[in-house]
Amino acid sequence: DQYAQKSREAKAADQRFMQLALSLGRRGLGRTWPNPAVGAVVVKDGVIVGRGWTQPGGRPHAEPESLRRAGEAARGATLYVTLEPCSHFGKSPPCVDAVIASGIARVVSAIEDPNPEVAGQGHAKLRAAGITVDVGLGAAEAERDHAGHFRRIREKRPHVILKLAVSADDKIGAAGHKPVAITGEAAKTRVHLLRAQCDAILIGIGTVLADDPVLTCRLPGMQARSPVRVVLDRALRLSGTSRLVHSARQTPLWVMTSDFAEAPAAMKLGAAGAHVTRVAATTQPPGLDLPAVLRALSDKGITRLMVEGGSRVASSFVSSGLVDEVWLLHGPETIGTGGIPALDALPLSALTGSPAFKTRASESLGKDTLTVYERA
Ligand code: AOF
Ligand code: ZN
Repeated sequence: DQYAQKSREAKAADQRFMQLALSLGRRGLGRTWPNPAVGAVVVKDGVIVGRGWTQPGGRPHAEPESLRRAGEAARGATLYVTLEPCSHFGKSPPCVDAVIASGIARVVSAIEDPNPEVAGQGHAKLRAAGITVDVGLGAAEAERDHAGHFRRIREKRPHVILKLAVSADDKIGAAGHKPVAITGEAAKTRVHLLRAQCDAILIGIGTVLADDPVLTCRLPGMQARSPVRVVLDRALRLSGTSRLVHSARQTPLWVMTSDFAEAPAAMKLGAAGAHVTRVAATTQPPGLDLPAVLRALSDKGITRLMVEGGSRVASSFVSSGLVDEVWLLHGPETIGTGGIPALDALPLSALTGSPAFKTRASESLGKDTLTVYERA
């Protein structure tokens, strides 16, 4: 085909500009929900004349951002974009119209948008307008970056990232929830960055009662990038004096509960700024129906969900087959007998040794090791 005939230099340039578009797109991760975080680069005669990425809240889209910066220089230029430009009237007008109007001559697009409103029509409309369209460069990376959007569209649930910080003997805490350091500073920074790149972070009420966490992103200058905090709390045991409730007016707090919860408790949390949602409960074991929880979060627009524990929540997600990605931090110390196992009754190897997962990457962070697993 046409693309196969291109010179090696032209292909290398395409790759370089697509990589740039992908890294620009990643800037939006965690902030663009319910939309995907797309990146776009406009290149004229080998020179970058415009860069754009999906803005917080999902609008404007990446392409009009990059075209606005390129201005007249877009005429005859190439647009590199990490997702098929949209062709529908949503909350923004179709990006394909803006691309066509700008005079762009060629579009290099990483992957088709599975959103049924788009689904190939974006590329088709560009071609119908006489624009050269090459699809597929950077597809694997784009699929990973847009995993949240793709899962929300295809499965009506967010992409689930389970984060576990365990000791050398696979424990997540000491006996009786005695505070104990498992991982160091570099690992903590990394986890806070991951928080910023997720739309929401979820924990169980057991962990809230034990640790009183606040779950915000506390990297310097990045507080505003804290994810929505989600608590699974079947019987509404969450206290009005918890740090989560205290900060509910600064950073959203969504409490997922069931009909077991009493109305006055729900009203009190609501008055404190939390959003209470009721979903189906399970009795064996007592908890919330996880598919129903994920469906509710997806309906609210959440595309990337980080699950931070505790061990019961983690093991329920694992045994329900609802984990898509695992960030496993291994610290150097041993906790010993009485320590809290990472996955409740399941051994950690049920996850790390499972043929359902493969290692994506592994790196040292100070004395700790981070291994990222993804679905095989
Ligand atoms: C693009 N570029 O940067 C993004 C796109 O409601 P709207 O108008 O914001 O449209 C939302 C849909 O647009 C979203 O579900 C996804 O299919 C696509 N997102 N498309 O061309 C972008 N963020
Ligand atoms: Zn668009």
